[in-house]
Amino acid sequence: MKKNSTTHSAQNVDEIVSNALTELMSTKTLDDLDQWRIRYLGRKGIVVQLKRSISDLPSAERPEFGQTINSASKELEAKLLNKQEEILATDSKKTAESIDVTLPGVPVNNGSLHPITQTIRDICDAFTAMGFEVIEGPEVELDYYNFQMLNIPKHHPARDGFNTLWIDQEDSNGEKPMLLRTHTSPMQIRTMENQEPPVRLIVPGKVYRYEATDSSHEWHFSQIEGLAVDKGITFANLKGTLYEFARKLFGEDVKVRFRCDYFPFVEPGAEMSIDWNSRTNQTGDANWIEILGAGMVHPKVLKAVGYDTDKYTGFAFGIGVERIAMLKNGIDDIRLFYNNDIRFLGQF
Ligand code: FA5
Repeated sequence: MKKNSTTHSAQNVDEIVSNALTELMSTKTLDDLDQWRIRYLGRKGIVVQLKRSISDLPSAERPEFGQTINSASKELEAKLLNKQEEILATDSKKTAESIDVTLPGVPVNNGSLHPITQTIRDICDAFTAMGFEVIEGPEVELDYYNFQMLNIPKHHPARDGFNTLWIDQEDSNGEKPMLLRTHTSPMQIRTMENQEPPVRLIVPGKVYRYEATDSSHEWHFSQIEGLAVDKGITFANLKGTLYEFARKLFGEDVKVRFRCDYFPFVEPGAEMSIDWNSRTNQTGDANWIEILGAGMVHPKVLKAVGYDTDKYTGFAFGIGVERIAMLKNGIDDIRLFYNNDIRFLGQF
């Protein structure tokens, strides 16, 4: 019913209502419904036109015709609301039915810890279980702590082995006092300067060396320093602690090699290696991978921080974290850790 003309009779109003309701029944969408509302109940719709036409009637007929239009208008409004609810209910049922609950969900990517972070945590757990405390230190370090206080004075040949990255800033003597720490050992000095024995600590952190990379060397890698100073600490304590660490990380039957090495800040010095072949179930001669340097803290180092060397002795070690992670997971190239390839990192 789209005609706009109106005639002044109740019969005519009934006919308009009846046509409107027939049209309403066939609306299926909210858009159709809105068109219908505009046509009949809108500002310029048929009902408003009927109301306006009342003034054309003789005054005696106006009240009755007015009432007829009002009740027609109320009926149409009520039916409009009913229809709107009906369409909304049908729409939401359709939406619910269109979700296939048997389809697999969208996977949530949780991410995981970097394998080196995981290994640092494993190593720290092994040592805290043996009574060591965990501390951290600066990566930009002074020559004083990185070398001099560790019995490596200026021009000492042992400096060559540390391939140092210097910070390009000179002091008043024209020397560069700052560097990227080449090992975590400076934290031995920083701690002992501020603490009387007993000392039992480990120091995880990044270190840097101007070094060519290959499958077992990176120019930036992680170390975990260890230091224990007390009355009566012996080389046997050092060896026992490191063997216990290896068992905790690699299992009871781990095969290790422990032999002499040289570091100016320990005496005697040692290094520990683990057999790659037995870790990766390969046969043939042992293929030893060095995992740490260690030794009894040199008396010169203890004296330099003011410790009484008649009373105290200590041991220290520095573990290469990436090498441990390689041996634990059978990874044969250290560079994989820092290539940031999600296919590799996602496996941990
Ligand atoms: C040191 O750095 C000594 N500060 C360790 C130490 C501490 C000795 C306390 C005595 C007492 P070294 O340069 O060997 O030592 O390094 C220690 C470990 O770090 C090595 O055994 C190895 O596992 C690892 N490492 C050394 N260089 C690299 C490198 N370029 N890439 C990856 N890991 C390395």
